[in-house]
Amino acid sequence: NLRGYVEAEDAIHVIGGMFPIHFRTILEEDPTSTPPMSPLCEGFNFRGYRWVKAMIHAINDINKRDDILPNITLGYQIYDTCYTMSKTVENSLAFLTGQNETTPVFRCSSGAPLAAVVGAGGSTLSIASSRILGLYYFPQIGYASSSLLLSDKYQFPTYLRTIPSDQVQSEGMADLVHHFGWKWIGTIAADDDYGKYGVKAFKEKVENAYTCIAFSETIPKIYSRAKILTVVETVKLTNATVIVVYSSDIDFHPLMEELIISNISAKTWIASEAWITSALIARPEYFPLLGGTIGFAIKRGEIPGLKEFLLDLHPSKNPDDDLAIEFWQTAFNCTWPNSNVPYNTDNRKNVTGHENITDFSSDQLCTGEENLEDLNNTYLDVSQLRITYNVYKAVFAVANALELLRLCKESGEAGPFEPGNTCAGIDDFEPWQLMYYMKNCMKFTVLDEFVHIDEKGDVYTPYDILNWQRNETGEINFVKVGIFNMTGEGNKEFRVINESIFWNNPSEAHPRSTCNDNCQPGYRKGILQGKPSCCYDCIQCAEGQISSITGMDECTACPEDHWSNEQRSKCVLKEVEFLAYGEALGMTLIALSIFGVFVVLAVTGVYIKHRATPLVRANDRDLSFLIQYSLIVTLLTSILFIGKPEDWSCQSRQVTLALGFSLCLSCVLGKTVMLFLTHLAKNSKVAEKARMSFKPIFQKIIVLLSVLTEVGICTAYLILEPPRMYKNTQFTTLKIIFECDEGSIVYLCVMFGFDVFLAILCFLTAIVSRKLPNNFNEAKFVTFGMLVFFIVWISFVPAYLSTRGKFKVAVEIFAILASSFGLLGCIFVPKCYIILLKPARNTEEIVGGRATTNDK
Ligand code: TCR
Repeated sequence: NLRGYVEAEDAIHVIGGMFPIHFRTILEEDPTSTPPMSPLCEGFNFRGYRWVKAMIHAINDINKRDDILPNITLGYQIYDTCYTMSKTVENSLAFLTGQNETTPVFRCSSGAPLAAVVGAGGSTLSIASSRILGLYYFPQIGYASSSLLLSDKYQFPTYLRTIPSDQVQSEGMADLVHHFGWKWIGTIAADDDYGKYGVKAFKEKVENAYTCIAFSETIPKIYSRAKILTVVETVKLTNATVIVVYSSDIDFHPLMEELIISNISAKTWIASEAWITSALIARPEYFPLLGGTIGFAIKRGEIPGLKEFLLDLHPSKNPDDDLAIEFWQTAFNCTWPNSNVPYNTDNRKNVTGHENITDFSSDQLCTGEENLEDLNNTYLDVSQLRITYNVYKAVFAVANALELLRLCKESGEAGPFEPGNTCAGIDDFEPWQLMYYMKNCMKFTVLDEFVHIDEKGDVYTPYDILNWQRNETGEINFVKVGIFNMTGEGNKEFRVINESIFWNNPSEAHPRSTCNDNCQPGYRKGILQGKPSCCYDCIQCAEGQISSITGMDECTACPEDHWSNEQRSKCVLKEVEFLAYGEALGMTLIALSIFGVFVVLAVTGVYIKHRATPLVRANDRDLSFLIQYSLIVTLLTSILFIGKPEDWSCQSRQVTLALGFSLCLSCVLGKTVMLFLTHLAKNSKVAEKARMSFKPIFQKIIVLLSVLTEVGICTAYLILEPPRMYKNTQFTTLKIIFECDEGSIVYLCVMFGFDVFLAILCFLTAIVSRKLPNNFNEAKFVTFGMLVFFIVWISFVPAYLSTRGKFKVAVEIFAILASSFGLLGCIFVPKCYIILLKPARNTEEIVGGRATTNDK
């Protein structure tokens, strides 16, 4: 039942081969109703058949050459794997046993010794066969099995290959994805060691680079429409525009058929090596779906003479060559006369319910006149010799090892084998001895190309990056748009020419693939529970934080005197706040203080004009002038509080205020002390004496001492812990408040505390002597003035503490103005009233009797 290819009659050494000449075995519904037998195969694979031919061609080439294996004829024995595991295992056993013996004899069915096996095509098949062949250290060299598993020399000690491992291809795909900035990718894998491990490697590489996998689907090995439709559904629903397919063309094809029906478009497909140049998939009718596909293809090669060799095929040459007949029948869609070779059958319908299968079998007889050269199918297409070239290389690898083995004995030197460093003879070696050479000496040249198979049995050859484009006649061209090369040491080279790529979407522009759109400026990515990291919410930045470009992970905080704008896309300077001269409040306050100054000046004018009158002269005229002067100072200091605070204005404002008040209050005190003594003198002789000895100069000394004390306090304050300008950003985030940091609160309190102390003294002395009839109740008015002063400053404290920013300053100015006006009003206005309006009362007798004698 093995539909094989045996041509080993006069050969001394036979090389085995396993190729997928058919696509599948025929499934039987109830296989146990008959004795076990090897299943039949169907679905002629032209590409696989070309590989077979390439192997035979390589053997012929070697046989023709004198420089390699002279006088030795190589034969071959080729089995069809039918792309199925069971078949492959069966073949392997047949190789080992010579078909019906249970112990391996390493002979082919004709009895010739078997040197090595080339193949099994797919990875799963190679793995299966290698597990058996490996048991006996039987050399095997693959041409298409690229799964990373096969690099494991513990599991597959005798497996070598002429195709690079998918580790390399996956790395290349990850670089490609990275190169185009795709972040959201779907994967589809064939359900075998190629697809599953290829995708696994791809995912591992790509996920390091912040790319996420949108979905991972597998294509069933045994046709199942239901399973394929779920894959189609996923592809239809996904928003990923880039899909990686790791599958052989044979497995991918049924899915392709369904995808075409469901009219999916605008996806970019990333092809693995196994289908990128496959004629089964690269069909014009698939172009709407697959156009623009980018994929990796192993190095292309030219094999001289292969085309002629392929054309040299005719069923009549060898009536036993069933494959040639089947080829002919399938290629020309006719039936070869007098043969029972079936073709174009498809038994999948019965078992798996495959619907869209048409039976092409034709009743037309083949004439034998059909011309192969007119045939346009992959068998004859030698423009993309990639796997075919690998087959050729694989055969040469075996021949090279045989040659080395032969040379060992010939050269007469010591050999590698135990015992006694012997060589093996080319006529009677064991497979493991050939394996020794295959493993250790795999450096040779094929068709001018240097081939090196490393200790893991791997090769590193460059990949072409191909892109599917349509030419004028509507056929698909594989345009080389880049290369990827990686060496065993991990150095890599990745180059893509973006401009030459055709993209399959309406705008023909480089597609983007992300789960979400990028977050706009002002937003950051927010994790979505249970979703991959590439899918996120866009969350607006918090106040004071910004993101200025699209797609930010995090917002950044604005610098200290900046704040975020409304959109959170920029930091803007914070607004500054202080009580400015220009604004209404500031101007009003200035006007009030200037008004106050004018009032004081007017009073001074009146006093100067009437300086000789008793009322002015009473109780020390100089003190009155000093009080007026100090009131001007306090009124004017309020101006220091307005405007942008600076260090100097912060330092001067409180100090001048305190000095102004201390001057004012000490003068008032000077007066009230006098009144107080007068009051006392009324009641006791001792006090009378004291009052008499209290010279007016003492009043001035009181003033001087008080002011000096205050100056001392102020100096200490200014030197030790002076106030400073301070930008307050704590209070509101939107503004910077320019204010004064008062430095030492203790000094501030001492400074004003001294003023308060003076005020209390004034108040006490005045209130005691308020009943005194002289001086027009000067003591009474001072008492009032002091009360006003206290009320103003006591209410100032809570008002000051509960306001912020510029209003805080305004409150203080109000207090200054109010207390100044209060003193002005209480002390001078009644006197001016008498001076100006009631001059009759401004006489010596009325003004003060004894009290005024001081001035004389
Ligand atoms: N490795 C695949 C099989 C395969 C293949 C191909 C099959 C490759 N390239 C080209 C047909 C045509 C790459 C495997 O299974 O390892």
